[in-house]
Amino acid sequence: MDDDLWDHPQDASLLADSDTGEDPEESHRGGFGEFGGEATGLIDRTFRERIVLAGVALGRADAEATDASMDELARLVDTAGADPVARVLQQRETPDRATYVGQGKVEELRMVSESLDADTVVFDNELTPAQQGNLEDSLKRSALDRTAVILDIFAQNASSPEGRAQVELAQLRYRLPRLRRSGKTFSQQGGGIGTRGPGETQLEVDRRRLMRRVARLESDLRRIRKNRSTQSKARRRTSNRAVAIVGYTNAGKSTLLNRLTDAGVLVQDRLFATLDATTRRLQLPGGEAVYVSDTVGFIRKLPHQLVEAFKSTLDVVVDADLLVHVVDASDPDPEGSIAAVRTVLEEIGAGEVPELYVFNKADIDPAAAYRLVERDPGSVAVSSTTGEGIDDLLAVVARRLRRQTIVAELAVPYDRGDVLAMAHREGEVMESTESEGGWRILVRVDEGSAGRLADFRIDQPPPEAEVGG
Ligand SMILES: Nc1nc2c(ncn2[C@@H]2O[C@H](COP(=O)(O)OP(=O)(O)OP(=O)(O)O)[C@@H](O)[C@H]2O)c(=O)[nH]1
Ligand SMILES: [Mg+2]
Repeated sequence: MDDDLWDHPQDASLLADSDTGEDPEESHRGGFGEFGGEATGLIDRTFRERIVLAGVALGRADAEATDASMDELARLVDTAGADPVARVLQQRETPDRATYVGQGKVEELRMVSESLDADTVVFDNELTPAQQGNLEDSLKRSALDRTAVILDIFAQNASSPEGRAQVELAQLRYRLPRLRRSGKTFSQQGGGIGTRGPGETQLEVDRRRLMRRVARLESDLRRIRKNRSTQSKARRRTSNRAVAIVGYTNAGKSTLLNRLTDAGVLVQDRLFATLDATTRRLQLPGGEAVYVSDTVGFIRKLPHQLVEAFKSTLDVVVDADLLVHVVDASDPDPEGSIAAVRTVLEEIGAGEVPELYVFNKADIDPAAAYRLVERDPGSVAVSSTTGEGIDDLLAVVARRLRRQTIVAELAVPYDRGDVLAMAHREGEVMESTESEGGWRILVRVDEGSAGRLADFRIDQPPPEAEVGG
């Protein structure tokens, strides 16, 4: 029934590589047993942990998608600083309530882990605290899920006070329901750190301490947020438009911002290199200046604790006039990545912000990039590293921003068909009704068109018209 797929590492050196010089007796892992301690990573980085990856394809999930998800998990584990040493895949109709994978599979995972001397098993699927506990009991080693690994990477990469507070908050929210496991560590060698079981009272003390820390972080973040909203209000008063660069992690968002401005944001071939938003002023070809922000990348199954904690950083996305959605055109499944990004955008309340697809890394596979552009009229293909297509992108951004500047309400007499045509040609007609003597039109236009249509406007001129006069 269970369709087993064993996928031992392609690179045999991974298995042979036990020359890290660590005495196994000394290996200690910061698994759930350490919860309640100060914010330490879930994956121990004092040495390269050896990790068995476990994936479950539920129902009719197709093999290709499961494979891609496991590849991504391997990449996450590697980014977190550990070595994937084997994969165990399984096909099930529904998750097992107690262990997600079912008892037979757990036994198999235990044997594999033992024979490969793995420290931790990482599951691609989200585990409940109870499942995690049961798995650790049976596997005799740490059991983590994708969420924990992502949280771990975020914790490593956070550098600003806000970023650090957000990540710690997300970690605490993840840890709190799992706290009952406190006091147990799983070491193949047995004994070691923290084998003493804490009494009920110790657990209560730990829980209260973490709750206090959560409250503290929440109030710190509120303060930081208030500060920022004052800044962004000041910025909005300049009437400049705002563009947010969003997209899947590693799509090339920071590279694009660097290409457009001299932001000098860190670019790395690593997941979640960017956590904090960086905003720079950019002069568009038409002469107007806009603010462009680089933002944290998204991923499939992004932990909701992180989305929740990063909501305030993502205000620049919600408040943007235009989203430049960067897609890696060389990605084997660009639609899947786009869908994952769309899901998060909806979740943070940015689902309605106008969006422009930018298919990046066109230098790697130009044909693939142009196919994507063809399928999405209005989108642009670029290479942020070679600069190809960037002028095109700037022109499109300028056009998209201009067009949506002003919403004008017009009364056009029936004998002025030329004006009606102009509204349609130059703007985006949102509403058109026929009334006595003429048409009533609600149209989104740029400033130039608004000027040409001024005689027919029956609404108040928007405040933008006063600026720059
Ligand atoms: N060939 C090629 N590589 C690119 C291009 N744009 C970015 N890259 C590479 O892709 C990797 C990720 O780039 P980043 O700009 O850090 O990506 P990001 O979207 O900011 O990633 P995170 O901040 O980690 O979410 C780096 O190794 C870049 O050099 C491109 O147009 N062509
Ligand atoms: Mg980045």
